[in-house]
Parts: sequence; C-alpha cells; structure tokens
Amino acid sequence: MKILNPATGLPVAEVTPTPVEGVDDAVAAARTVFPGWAAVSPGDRAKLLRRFATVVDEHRAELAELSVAEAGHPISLARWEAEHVRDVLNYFAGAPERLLGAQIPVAGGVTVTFHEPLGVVGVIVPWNYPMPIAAWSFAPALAAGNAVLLKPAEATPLTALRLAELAVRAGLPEGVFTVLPGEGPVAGARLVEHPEVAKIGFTGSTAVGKQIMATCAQQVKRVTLELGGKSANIVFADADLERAAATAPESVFDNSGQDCCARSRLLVQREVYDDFLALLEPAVAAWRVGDPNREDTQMGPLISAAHRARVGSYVDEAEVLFRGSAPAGDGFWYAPAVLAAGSPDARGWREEVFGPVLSVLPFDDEAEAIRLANDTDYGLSGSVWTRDLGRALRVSRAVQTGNLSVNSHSSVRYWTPFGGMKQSGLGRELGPDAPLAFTETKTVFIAH
Ligand code: TXE
Repeated sequence: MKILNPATGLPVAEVTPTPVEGVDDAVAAARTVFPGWAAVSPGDRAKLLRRFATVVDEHRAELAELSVAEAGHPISLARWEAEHVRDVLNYFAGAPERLLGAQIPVAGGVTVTFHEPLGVVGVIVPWNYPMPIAAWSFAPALAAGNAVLLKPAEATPLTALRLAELAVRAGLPEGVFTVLPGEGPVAGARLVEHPEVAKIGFTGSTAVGKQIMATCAQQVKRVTLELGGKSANIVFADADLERAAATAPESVFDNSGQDCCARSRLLVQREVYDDFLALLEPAVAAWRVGDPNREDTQMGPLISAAHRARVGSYVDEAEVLFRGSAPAGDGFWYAPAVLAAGSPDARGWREEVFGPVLSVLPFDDEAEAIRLANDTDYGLSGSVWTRDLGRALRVSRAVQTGNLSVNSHSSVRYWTPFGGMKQSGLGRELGPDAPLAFTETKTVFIAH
C-alpha cells in the first residue's frame, strides 16, 4: 500500500498489507501471550501503561510529524493527537487497580463478581483521527487485561505502527499489542470473522459497521460501533450570536470536516437567520486553510483525491451561500463551503459529507428545531446555543444524540462517555466504564 501525503499527493511510505494468514498468525500469537498478560498484577499493568504513556510523550514530536505526513493534519492538531494518546494511556492506567467487582448478599454463602478480560480483541479504525481513535479502544482494552490487534485504515497505518513499537519499548510483552496494516475487506474482515477474536471495536462508516455487526452476530461476538454522524448546531434567537458564529467554522471544518462529530447541519431561528449568516461569512473567510506545517494553519487538505471528488459532488448540486479559501497545488485541497439546504430532503442535509461543508436551514420555534434535529438516522453529537437555561435543558434532553454541548461545540473528553444513538453506533467509549466494555462480568457463588 502506497501511503500518500495528502498535502502534496506524493508518496511518503510503502506498507505491506497483512494477508489473511498474517492475521491468523497474529491471533495465534496474541492467544499465546494473553494468559500471561491477564495474570500481570493490576499494579504492574498500571505501571506498564504509564510507562507506555511516557514513551509516547518522549516521541510526541515524531508521532505528530507522522500524522502530518499520512493524514495531512495541521501540525497543531497533530501535536494534540500525540498528547491525547499519552493522556488516554495515563487515564486508563488507573483502571487495572479499579476494576472492582461486587460482593452480593445471598443465602447459604457469598456471591462475588469478577470482570474477566475477553481475550484477544480486534480494533478497526478509520483514517480521520488515526491515533486518538485507536487509543480510545486499545488503552482500556489493554488495561482490562486483553491482547489487542489493531487494524488501521489503509491510508494511515504509519502512526499506528509506530505506537506498537513504542509499546514494546515501554515494556509491554511482544504480541500484547500488535498492529496489522491492511485492506478492510481482507485483514479487517478476517479479524471480524476469526473465531478466536472475542470482540471487535469498530470506528468507521455506518455501512461497514452494519456488515461487521452482521458477521459478529453469527458468533455472538461482542461489538462496539462508532459510526457516522450528521450533527445539528441549533442557534436560537436569544443566543450569543457573535460567539456561536465565531465558533461555527471550527465546529464543522476542524480536521477538514472529516470528523464524526462535525456540526454539519446548522439550524438558525428564522428571525436572526440573516444576521447570523452575516456574522458567519467573515468567520468562514478567516478560516485558515493551507500548509499543515505552518503553526497558524487551521485546516489542511482532505485525505484523498477520491474523497475530495465525493465531497465536491454535494457542493456542486447545491446553492452555495459562500466559501472559504484553499491553496492551489497538488494536494487534496478543498475550500470550505456553506450551503443553503433549501429543504430537509436535500442530499447535503441528510448524508454525512465528511468534508468542510456546512448546510443551513432556518426554523421557526423550539418544536421545529427539535423535529428537524431528530429527522436523521444519525445521533452522535450536536450543539444548542441559547441564553435560556430551561430551553437549553429541554432541547438537550429532546435531541436524540449521544453527546451534546450547550453554548459550545466540544464533544470528546477522554474521562467522559462518548458514543452514538441510532445508526451512529452501539455502546460507549471513554469515561470510567470504558474498560468494562472489554470484560465479561462473571458471578461466582461460594457455598458455606
Ligand atoms: O470508512 P470505512 P472509509 C464515514 C465518512 C467517510 C466514509 C468512508 O462518511 O466518508 O465513512 O470512509 C475498515 N471488514 N466515516 O472508507 O470503509 C477500513 O479498512 C472489516 C465516518 O474510510 O468504514 C478502515 O480501517 N473492516 C467515521 C475502517 O474499516 C473493514 C470515520 C473504516 O473504513 C471493512 C470514518 C470490512 N469489510 C469514516 N471494510 C466516523 N464517524 O468517525 C473497511 N474496513
């Protein structure tokens, strides 16, 4: 597989894809090391994960450079990614010592529960945030005592391969955390089918997520899914319009819009619709798209030429209100676009574009805002802008989404649960319960 730098279109590396037999060998190796890893004392497992975090921190500049090269991320974002992996590892390093079972009173003896690791687990991740999304699964899975096989996306295996080397350098036993670069339908599909892989943690498109869930169903294999999104950004007339408009570009154009939490549907109360767009236009024009290596760059290129063509198809068929800028050149550049959706049936309003494209619709009242926000198969993230606390709470509870922020567009904190409703996913990642998703609860009764 040729790995291209999205900012130049030029190859940066060549990676050999893992064939089916390679996956089988890795599963066998992981099964061999699993019992030893599960038996490591909680304190020692915690120390190893903290050591892994330290080694990631020592190599954060190099990891950030790799992310710029393979994903085209602006350097500021790439640095955040490496630091985020370090923080996620440190957070879940606290888990082995806190996987508490229960002692439940029963007649004739005592009942205790154990959180047993699952065994060998597969993690399949996309290219949009390769390092953080991988860490959200591999860190809690390792903390719970599992052996992990990670299949990165075709376009972005370099950071994942380096993380696996750093894990070994930190002292994790060989085979406990292995990266299998390769094709989704080959290496990814084999991981999903393999009878000795106990769980799949998948992040990616809803279409592939459904296939994976169907395959897992054949073996009643555990599965966690983080899929697409089409999140609403709801702006009421009483909101701080300046702040909402100033932050709206970042809420959808961050990482070139290749973000499952992108607020790609903007709902603005009709009485302030024109005023709001007048504030939004200069904010979009000021959004800095360009060389990922520049410190002040806010947005780099899209991941590939094919993805750019797909993103462009939504813009070409719509009414464009205004656009930002993008450099010329051989990279996969695309200027951000703001579209008048016109109708909630418009393709750009309904489908996940996964690019720097924002669709806008006006609404009349709270009930209509909630109805439009919920008129989607997705339910991952979203924002509500209002100064009315009662309305903020009512709308937050009524919007069918796994994550929502009021007067903000933040989505992910590694210490709070994250995941989707409806077709945006199944299960939750991050937060204190994440390691439990990589365990089985076992109940043992001891007669006296
Ligand atoms: O995802 P895929 P792609 C959405 C977004 C994007 C679209 C396509 O709309 O434009 O999906 O992206 C592996 N068995 N999101 O093509 O194909 C694949 O190799 C097992 C939203 O990258 O789902 C990769 O490692 N694995 C999303 C991973 O699955 C398979 C993030 C994701 O690839 C497989 C990414 C198979 N049959 C895309 N086929 C988000 N919400 O964060 C593929 N894979």
